[in-house]
Amino acid sequence: MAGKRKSGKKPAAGGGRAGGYCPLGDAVRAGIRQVIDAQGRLTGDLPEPDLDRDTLIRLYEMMVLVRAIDERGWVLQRSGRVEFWIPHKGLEAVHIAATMAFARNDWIFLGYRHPGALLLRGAALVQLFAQFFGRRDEPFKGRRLPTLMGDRRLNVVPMTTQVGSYIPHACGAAWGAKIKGDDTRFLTFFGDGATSRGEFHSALNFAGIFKPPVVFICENNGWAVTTPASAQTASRTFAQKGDAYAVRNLRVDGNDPLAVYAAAREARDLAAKEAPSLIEAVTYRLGFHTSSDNPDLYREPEEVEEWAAWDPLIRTCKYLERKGYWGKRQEADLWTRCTRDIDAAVEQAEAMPLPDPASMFDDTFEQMTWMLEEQKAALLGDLERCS
Ligand SMILES: Cc1ncc(C[n+]2csc(CCOP(=O)(O)OP(=O)(O)O)c2C)c(N)n1
Repeated sequence: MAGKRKSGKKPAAGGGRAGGYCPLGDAVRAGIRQVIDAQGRLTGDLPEPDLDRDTLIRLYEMMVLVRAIDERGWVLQRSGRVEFWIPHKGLEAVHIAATMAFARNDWIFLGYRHPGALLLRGAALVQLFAQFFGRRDEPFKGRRLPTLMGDRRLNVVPMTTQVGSYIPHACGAAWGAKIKGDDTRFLTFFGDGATSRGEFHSALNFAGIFKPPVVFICENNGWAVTTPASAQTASRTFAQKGDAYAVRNLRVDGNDPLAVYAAAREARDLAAKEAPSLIEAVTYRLGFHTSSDNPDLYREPEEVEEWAAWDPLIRTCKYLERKGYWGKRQEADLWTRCTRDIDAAVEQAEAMPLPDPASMFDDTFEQMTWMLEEQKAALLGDLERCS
């Protein structure tokens, strides 16, 4: 539903400073590192990472699956079967390529637009949909908002809902690993909006001093709900905030999975050598902020169109075609497979039991406080009266 907005032109994401009004066409001048252009051709800036055919195809297939999940999640939310949805259309390259650049035993502190990280770590599709449907038998027992996912078994820590609050957690966990002398590295994703929170600055300051093996990826998707990147900071880039804390930093094209992979891989290696990194991945949220948002009220359709031409799926597909690894038939088969797998996961997950309402009090304290005991008893009493 498009509502009315006040008069005047809507702001562009970035406004020439951090983010930019699709600066990807002029990436070199903007200091944004790239491997491929919009047509999937090598730009000659960053070298092509040394990835074999199967790995490149796996990367692309995961990006398509994650896009298909977003499309389905949206439909399920709009038809009332999933209560809430946080879209990730256009943001596939950042988290998928970065996760692939890290080792299986590294820890990832996830945001809410990153389902591919769990899938790459081996989570079944049905586990994701069980989370979206709030079902009992998923790792968080159906008690978190859809897409706020994680899984301890896969070394993936779910986000805490307060923007930016988990950045120091990633930093502290990395510091712990360093003290213990183990080789694990830590990766965390957060948005441009999170850089305005104190926790971002505390974490960066800590990282500059104690040099834990951590890589911070700021997914600059142009907007923090209605706030454009240009109003988020007066700095020229989000990456340069690392300079204040002596943290190595760089900007990459977040819609170029090869550039993200190359940057994340190098950062992972350096993380073990007392050099944490802040990577600003310049990308764009093509969808709504959440299912409760209406971006027509605050951004121009031309801006979305301009970024859509840099869609990471299209670029990666073209790159694979140029290498002779991909064609129309594989593309059609892949989408058919994704649809079929999602259909099966939806059917299975929706049939799973819902959590017992009283279970919302579980796992809060080892010994429940008297206040929670009282609340639980009141809830059970109400439920009994209503049944
Ligand atoms: C401390 C805090 N303030 C406000 C919110 C409401 N909120 C949820 S997401 C969001 C925007 C976050 O923007 P960004 O960090 O750029 O990430 P994006 O959603 O764009 O991926 C806000 C303000 C919140 N969850 N936590």
